[in-house]
Amino acid sequence: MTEQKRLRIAIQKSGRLSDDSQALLKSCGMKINLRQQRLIAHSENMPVDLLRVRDDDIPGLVMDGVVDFGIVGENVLEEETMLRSAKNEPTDCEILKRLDFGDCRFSLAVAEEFNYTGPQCLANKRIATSYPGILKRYLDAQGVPFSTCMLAGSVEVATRAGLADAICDLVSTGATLEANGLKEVEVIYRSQAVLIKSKNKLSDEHQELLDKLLMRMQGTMEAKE
Ligand code: PRT
Ligand code: ZN
Repeated sequence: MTEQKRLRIAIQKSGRLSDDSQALLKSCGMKINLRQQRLIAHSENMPVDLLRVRDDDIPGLVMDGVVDFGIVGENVLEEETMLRSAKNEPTDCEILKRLDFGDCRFSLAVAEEFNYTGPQCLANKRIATSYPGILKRYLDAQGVPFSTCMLAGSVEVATRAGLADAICDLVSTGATLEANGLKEVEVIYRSQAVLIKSKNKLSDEHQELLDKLLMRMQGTMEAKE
């Protein structure tokens, strides 16, 4: 392939990080026309293209060098890194900046009536989750054997539906757990949105643009504090 003339940034197309990711880029002075439901949106005033995808695809696109940057939850990055490491696939990626949105915790939760006394009481239980790698790393470190029930969504209904004994899911306010008769018993990982960079070599011109964007991002974040 010939050398890229434009930088590529992958952001979540629609979901919890989309609005904040777009707002962050716009606050850096980037004009983007996002009106059409297109996969790629071109910036009108900078040599930048936005690739709008599922958040789960973002770390892989960066690690494979298909895009230069991505904005994604650290939980998704961590899970993909573990998955790829296990398959000996490339995991090259650098966290350039921790962003001030997308904060959440990844927590174990059990039914209100469950007599939880510590991770050991989950031994040989089935736990529903969307991020089995992060969960396994935590419970392995605690020496707790368990089995998983992988669910990409609706994790919070798994216990009531009889699919699992406990769940491990992302929590921000705790309202979803409460609405489903669950209590949070262990926080096993804390996450926020991060700006990540591939190992692609940047031209001097692109490096200059990146430095400018990072400086502006810092300014935006400080102004909000
Ligand atoms: O379609 P796509 O695959 O792109 O999106 P997605 O559905 O996989 O992800 P999305 O948009 O729900 O979340 C994107 C990222 O936002 C996550 O990977 C996290 O990094 C971050 N984030 C921050 C959250 C939450 N807060 C959050 N509360 N992601 C999900 N939730 C869910 C949680 O799974 C549960 O269903 O919100 C519910 C709990 O919220 P509370 O406020 O009731 O506790
Ligand atoms: Zn997703």
